[in-house]
Amino acid sequence: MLNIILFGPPGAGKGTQSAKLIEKYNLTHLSTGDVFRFNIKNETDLGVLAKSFIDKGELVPDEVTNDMVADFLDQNFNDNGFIFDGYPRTIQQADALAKMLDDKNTTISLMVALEVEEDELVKRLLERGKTSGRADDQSEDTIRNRFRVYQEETAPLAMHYSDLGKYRGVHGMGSVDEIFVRLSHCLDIVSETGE
Ligand code: B4P
Repeated sequence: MLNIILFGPPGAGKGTQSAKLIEKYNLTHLSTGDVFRFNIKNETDLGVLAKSFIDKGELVPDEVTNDMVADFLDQNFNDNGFIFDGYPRTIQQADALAKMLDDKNTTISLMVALEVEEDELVKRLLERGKTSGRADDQSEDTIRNRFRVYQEETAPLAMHYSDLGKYRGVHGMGSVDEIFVRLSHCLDIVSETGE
């Protein structure tokens, strides 16, 4: 099984690259952001709760997010593997994911991190905000808050997976196709050697 965490700050291109990677490697895509947005659109209880955090650029609480992921894995488990896009985002989520996968006799293969300069991220998110209708992409203040939350709560995960020998950084600037080639190289190595 190939279980990949696609990591990086808001706007790094996780969703964009996940769409291409799942096709090439026949993996299942789990974007916690997409699942929250689906629930927001359908005005479920989970959606109403998630919206109150997402619109401010805050993280949805760990317990809510972990329960949602556990349900998803139960319903979509398969032998090929997963791209985890935007999850885990805290150490607590990483520990919960490790346990969920361990219970299914599998583990994370690799975290690949898209490295992009902050000015480029702001530019991409404000551009997306013009058409996405996403409240969290509309103002530079909210976007900057997302970066602050990322630095405080999410960035430490890089060290967590690095300590496990499961971390690769990838230059995330350039065209979508150029970045896809770099990511594919990392996935090819881990799928061929298990390293
Ligand atoms: P997410 O949905 O995960 O989204 P994201 O970080 O905004 O973006 P991503 O990195 O996927 O960028 P994309 O490809 O779209 O999170 C949204 C919110 O949900 C979070 O802030 C949080 O509140 C909540 N949430 C989600 N998961 C959570 C969790 N685990 N725990 C708690 N809360 C959680 O790319 C961005 C833009 O750049 C696009 O417009 C794209 O077209 C463009 N782009 C991509 N690649 C490009 C390139 N190479 N060059 C130029 N533009 C590019």
